[in-house]
Amino acid sequence: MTVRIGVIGAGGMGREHITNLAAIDGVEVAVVADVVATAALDAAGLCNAAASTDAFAVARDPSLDAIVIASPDDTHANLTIAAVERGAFVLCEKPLASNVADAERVVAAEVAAGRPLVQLGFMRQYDPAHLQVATAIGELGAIRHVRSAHRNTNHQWERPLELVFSQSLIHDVHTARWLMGTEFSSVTTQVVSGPRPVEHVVVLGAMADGSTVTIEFVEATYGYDIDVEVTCEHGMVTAPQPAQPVVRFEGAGHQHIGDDWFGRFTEAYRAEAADWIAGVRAGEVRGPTSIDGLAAQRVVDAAIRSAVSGQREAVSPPFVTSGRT
Ligand code: ISE
Repeated sequence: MTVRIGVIGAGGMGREHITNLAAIDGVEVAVVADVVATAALDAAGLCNAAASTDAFAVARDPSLDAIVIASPDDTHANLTIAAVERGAFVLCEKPLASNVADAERVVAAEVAAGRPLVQLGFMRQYDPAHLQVATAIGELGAIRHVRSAHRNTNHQWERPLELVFSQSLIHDVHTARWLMGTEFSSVTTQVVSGPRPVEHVVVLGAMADGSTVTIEFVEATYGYDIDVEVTCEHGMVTAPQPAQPVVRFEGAGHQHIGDDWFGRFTEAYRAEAADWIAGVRAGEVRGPTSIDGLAAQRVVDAAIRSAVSGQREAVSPPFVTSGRT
């Protein structure tokens, strides 16, 4: 059976999903929506899809089996709800919503639909380097500490703290929850401003099982560079960097570091698309869920409160409703 997809959002992330999905056998990207008609037309041209400027009509279109939501963050919750209410599968880019209350509405809509339908775009869970870490720690006893360093390259953006958290650090929050299998109980945030409102952020997280997390975010000029390391009872694991040739030239050896997440996580995005489609075919959600989206949103919310209060802030306990946690 051909899986018919609607993609909402024709920016960089939407186009990445279109390219990856259209390359999968038995997948038809049937329509691409964007408020900007020329952007919708241009992205639709990547896969001979129809173009639309009506995102909600696409989300509610009964001829589509599944919807990708890659539109601006503050549209994610309502578009996901529109698709879920008619029983469609959704791959929603992170964040699930722009605040905790909206993320809760999405989870409630999915619970009302009677089965899991929403996958969140926490693609690091599909990254070969992160997966190697997840495998290696299995041999090393209990996890004591996760350190995640996120060096980003949004040079031109003067992003406020809320966006740095909801667009960037939310990945590191999910990585920690996923690798550690436990929840954040409290967070303490320190923010340093400089030429930009947010130059450097450090979050110290205390986990429910007594282990700890540090997340560091910095606007880097040299490239998009992600590190993760896990210290366990009997050893420590560091994620390898993506394989790159070493070029020796003019008296030095060079290894390329790209300047965005599309290059760094190419394989992860492809694997995510393939696994999502396999899940849609099997009638299940296999990757990060809406509950993961909500849990991460709650950590982000507490971390922002901590940046403002200067105090350690508690993270609300995991969401529980009708048997789903
Ligand atoms: C960006 O919006 C993303 O989606 C990337 O995955 C993230 O790593 C980056 O920091 C964000 O700015």
